Amino acid sequence: MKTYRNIVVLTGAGLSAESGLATFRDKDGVWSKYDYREVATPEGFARNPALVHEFYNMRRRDLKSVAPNAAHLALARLEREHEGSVLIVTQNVDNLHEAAGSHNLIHMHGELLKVYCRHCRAGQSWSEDLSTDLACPACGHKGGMRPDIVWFGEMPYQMEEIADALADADLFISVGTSGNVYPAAGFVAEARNHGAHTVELNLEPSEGASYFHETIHGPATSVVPEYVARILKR
Ligand code: BJW
Repeated sequence: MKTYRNIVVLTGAGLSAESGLATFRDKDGVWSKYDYREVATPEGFARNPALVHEFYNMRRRDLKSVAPNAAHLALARLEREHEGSVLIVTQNVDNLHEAAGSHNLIHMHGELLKVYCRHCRAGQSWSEDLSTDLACPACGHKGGMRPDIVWFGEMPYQMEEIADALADADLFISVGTSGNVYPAAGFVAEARNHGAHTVELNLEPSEGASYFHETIHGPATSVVPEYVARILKR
């Protein structure tokens, strides 16, 4: 049986669904209630910053009542017990991977618990509400504080590190993502082109399901711990 050295795990909203955080594109998902052009684009923020703050303030408050689930914990266990490297690249802006104990982690779409100033770019941790009249603690400008979230049309974070990790990966696992949003949706092809074995763990087949060597469908809290146990047994 093949053993793996370098593992890259891409995670999406489906991983946190069983912790109580809504996904985006499922029925009753975030985009069924909000227009992404209004709340998740730089143009939407320029038009109506108060609405965008209200949206992210609500999402930030939601984090106070959720905890990592068995799938987050299994991925943290994989990082602790696997003899090679494990990198989690998450599209999620929640803090549940950290809360579960994962360390080697890239938040490619930003973090709800971070903000930065559009004027001076100073960033900081932030757990309370943002408002349009808040002054930046670093430069004093009012009205420039925004959530540290990658909106549509903005460049996701740490793309070079991700590309290097995908090139070195011999196992690529995608968990709880619909495969609708690029560049993350293209990672499976990138990893596969570099020779990685590719696995999808998702409730249902994603947009890119046919790109994977292996697909296992079911709730993340079942399929992720089972798959992690399989890898660690090898
Ligand atoms: C379960 C489950 C359970 C449920 N167990 N599973 C073509 C090529 C390249 C780019 C583009 C392109 N066309 C358009 C673009 C640009 C755009 C894009 O991709 N648009 C598409 C909609 C077409 N992309 C961008 O603008 C990105 N930037 C960019 O491309 O920069 C230029 C660039 C060029 C070249 C290289 C590099 C860069 C930025 C994208 C930013 C995304 N931001 C958001 C919102 C902000 C965060 C927030 O507010 O929270 O990020 S959008 C939203 O979607 C959020 C998510 O991270 C992201 C992905 O969603 P995810 O995680 O897949 O969630 P869902 O809901 O879609 O799916 C959940 C899945 O879980 C489902 O399959 C369920 O079945 C499953 N599930 N319960 C297991 N219990």
